[in-house]
Amino acid sequence: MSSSALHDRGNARVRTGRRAALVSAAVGTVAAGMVLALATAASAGTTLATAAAEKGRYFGTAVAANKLSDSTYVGILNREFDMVTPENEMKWDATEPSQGQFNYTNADRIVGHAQTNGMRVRGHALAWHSQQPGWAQNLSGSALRSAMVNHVTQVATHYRGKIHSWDVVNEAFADGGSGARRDSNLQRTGNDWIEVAFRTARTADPGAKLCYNDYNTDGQNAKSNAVYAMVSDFKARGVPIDCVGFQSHFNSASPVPADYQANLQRFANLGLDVQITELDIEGSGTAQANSFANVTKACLAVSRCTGISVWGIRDTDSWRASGTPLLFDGNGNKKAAYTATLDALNGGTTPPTSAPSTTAPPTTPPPGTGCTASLSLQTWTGGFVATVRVTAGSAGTNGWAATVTLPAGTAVTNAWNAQNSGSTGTVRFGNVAYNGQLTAGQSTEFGFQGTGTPPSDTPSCTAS
Ligand code: 9MR
Repeated sequence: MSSSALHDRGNARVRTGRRAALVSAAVGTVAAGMVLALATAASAGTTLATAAAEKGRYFGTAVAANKLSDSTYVGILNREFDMVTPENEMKWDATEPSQGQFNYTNADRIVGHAQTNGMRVRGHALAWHSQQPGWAQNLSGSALRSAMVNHVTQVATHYRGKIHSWDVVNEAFADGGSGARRDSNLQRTGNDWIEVAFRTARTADPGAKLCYNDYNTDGQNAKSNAVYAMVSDFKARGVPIDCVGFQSHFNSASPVPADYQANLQRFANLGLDVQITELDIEGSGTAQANSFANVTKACLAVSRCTGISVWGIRDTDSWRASGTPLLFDGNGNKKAAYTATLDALNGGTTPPTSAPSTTAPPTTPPPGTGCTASLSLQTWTGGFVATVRVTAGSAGTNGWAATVTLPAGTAVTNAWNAQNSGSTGTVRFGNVAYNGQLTAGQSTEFGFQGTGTPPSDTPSCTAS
């Protein structure tokens, strides 16, 4: 059976059937290798988020707040994605329509939806020449510089602890062969406006990864060379930058470059993460599917390519809908491009349906019948990000919960890939819809951000 046929059966049936199949196979003296084979097969993700998570990546999408009342849209969003980027709602014109008057209503709706459903958020975008409110378009010089710094401070502070990555500066380089900065009111405040924006964002939210994001930088060319030179300089001088976003808007006039992977890799080699941030590819059928697969494989081949986000869910949700550039059609059906992307995330292999004859039976079962959890930490003064790895015991899980004991004065501000009950003291993190089912020995990760002293005890884990 092709993996696509497996996926097309519907996740609910695959999920509920998976554990039953394991249990019945384990009951008799069916070769233990069969259990291993089933575990291997089941470890192929059945959604974009689970398949990407198995490769240590996220899979995200742009989200529009006004579509959160569309049940088809939300159904796909909650099933397939574990990262969201507000498509327009965090931009300067949306968040500060009048100078000093901030409006987070629509962006908060998206962040709230993400938090409720265990998804993370890419913030987009703090400083950009486009989609500025009229009052900012009319500013220049030190007044504009001050307004930009205040905007970055206010918005990044409002969302402090809730953002995985911020597009701090967007599209600051010119198209064509000049390798120059794009002329804009921000650029005319002085060449250092970009590093000032990054330093300001770091101060406001030290837990978020800070990205430079651009288009037509997807292959090696004059524009990407100029970005590369800027990032190299920032790294050399200690300007805080953690990631570069490659928007990856492709069509027949601007196809996926042959050196796409090499270009991602050379940026990663500078010692930062790379992310595919706004992927869409105009076209249809096999050609489009192959292009999506190639982009996905390129990210998987670069260890510091930490995730892929598409720029919308259904073709009809796209900013360029006539090019049908996304993974779902207007009715919400999976396209060939979806299947190719999922298969690429799963390694391009069809899960084995029979045990390899050489597989030896395991001499010891996976630890315990419930689950175990382990903790790793990234800390800074006053805060931390915790990553918890949950591993299923010999019976697999239909659901799990990890309990973390926090020191006095410590509080959880944000969690992803899990839903927390409480935020201080003993905090329980339960699975979300897409990561509760684990086969024997299979692992999944969730994370949370906190203020105060990080936890030191190993989390306890219970399975259902
Ligand atoms: O998808 C966004 C669309 O709804 C807006 O009208 C447009 C306005 O500039 O911005 C689109 O998103 C852009 C993103 O913010 C930055 N990279 C290019 C995207 C497509 O234009």
